[in-house]
Amino acid sequence: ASAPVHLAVDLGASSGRVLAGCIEEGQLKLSELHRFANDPVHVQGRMYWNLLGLWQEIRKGLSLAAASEAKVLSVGVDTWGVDYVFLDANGDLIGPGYHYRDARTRGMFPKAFERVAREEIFAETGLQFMELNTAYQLLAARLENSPVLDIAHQMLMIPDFFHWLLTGKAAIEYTNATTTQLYNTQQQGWSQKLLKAFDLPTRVFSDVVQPGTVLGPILGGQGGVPGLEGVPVVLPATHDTGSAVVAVPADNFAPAQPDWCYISSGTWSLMGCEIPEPLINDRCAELNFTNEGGVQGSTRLLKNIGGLWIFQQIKASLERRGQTLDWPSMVQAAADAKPFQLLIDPDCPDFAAPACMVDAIAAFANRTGQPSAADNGVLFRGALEGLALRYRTCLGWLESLTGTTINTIHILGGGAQNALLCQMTADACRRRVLAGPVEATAIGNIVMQMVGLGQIGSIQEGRQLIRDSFQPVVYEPQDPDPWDAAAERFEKLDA
Ligand code: LFR
Repeated sequence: ASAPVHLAVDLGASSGRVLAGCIEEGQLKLSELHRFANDPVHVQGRMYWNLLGLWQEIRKGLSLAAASEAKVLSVGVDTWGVDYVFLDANGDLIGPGYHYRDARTRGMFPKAFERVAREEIFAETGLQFMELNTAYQLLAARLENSPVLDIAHQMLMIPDFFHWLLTGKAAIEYTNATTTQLYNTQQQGWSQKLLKAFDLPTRVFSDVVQPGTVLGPILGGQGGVPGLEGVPVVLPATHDTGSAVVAVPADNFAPAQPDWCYISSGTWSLMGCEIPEPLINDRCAELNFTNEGGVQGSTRLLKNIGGLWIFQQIKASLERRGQTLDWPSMVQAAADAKPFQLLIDPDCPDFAAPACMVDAIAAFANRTGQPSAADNGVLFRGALEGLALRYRTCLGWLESLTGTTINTIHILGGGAQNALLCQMTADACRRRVLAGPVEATAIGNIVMQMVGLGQIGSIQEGRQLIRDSFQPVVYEPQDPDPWDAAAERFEKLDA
């Protein structure tokens, strides 16, 4: 018979998967059971997730596992952070669930800072300021007098919502709670100060539960997952970035003197260090780094970088113009293009949710005094070089914040497959890059389930298992010099 499996449901901003993981001959083996698209839904100027459609797909994937021979030991869900739904007092779902790129949060910072000073919000939460944070989504709801806040009884983050569907148990998991910018990790509780200042109903913010907790058994019947009834849901780090960082193949955990950093590379690039305590000081606030809660009390000191979003959206824009493209040929065209023709800052706010990414880049080029892209290759290369240049800046900031020298950059997730971007990163940063695992998020999810069930003793043991199972690809700096001048130009772009 095949080895017993743990199932990871891993939802990203553009697709979702159900994967099975098991230990065979001392190695972690993964297999993908089901993959599906995650397309946002636009309704009268609002942007939502199709949460019920995703639930159908999740059930489909889980049913495939139920139908297979392998015994299922546990299930856990991770997704992107910051988004939420509400249940009413009867336990009914209110509304379809907003997408974090929905426009209602634009301009919320000054309104928030009228109520609580920016410095105070940072001191309270340690979080970076992004308009998409739950705090500003909820403030927007309050400021538009949304009646939803009056009838909401329980808030659930997106993974919590799926865990609730699976088990009937409503609980907010810790790592994702910290992405709201309403949680105080030092006092280990919701920030009553911020809830009050934003006039949010405190009843909806229930106590948080830690990764590794056995939430409860999966329901059977029509709403449940026939064939998996009774199987425990074990909470992973439900924030996908939290799960990805669990899967860093390092030989230590949350070191006080980090000599490695990670880039969790997908739609976003999350670049940072895993440290033992939040780092909450003026310099951190000034550089707008975040302190997200990790597993077993660790902290992810990191920065959100625009990521492969721009690359994905260039593809979407060109396809709307009738071109047919695929990733490998786009990367090839980028590799063939002359370096540094068009520098693109991945964190320019104009790229957050433009109607057309190609137009947005042309406007950016114009505004920053650069010639617009002569052909697609220039665009593609610019999107990748912009990331590598941003990583270089971010690396310097990380070293200054932690007071250490970082020798190794671990690139995790789908972006680890992009050899061109990995090499650019090694060159731009003048550091060794270890790329992989590609499936970091699902692996981290499964490892945490194993720790929760006591099958693995610790995260460090889990990392040993990961090192034994997945061989990273090594990129050494090869041609770093040209990046110095490019970095100088890049730093001045916004001036
Ligand atoms: C990555 C991620 C980031 C978070 C962003 C929005 O998938 O979870 O960590 O800042 O999505 O939720």
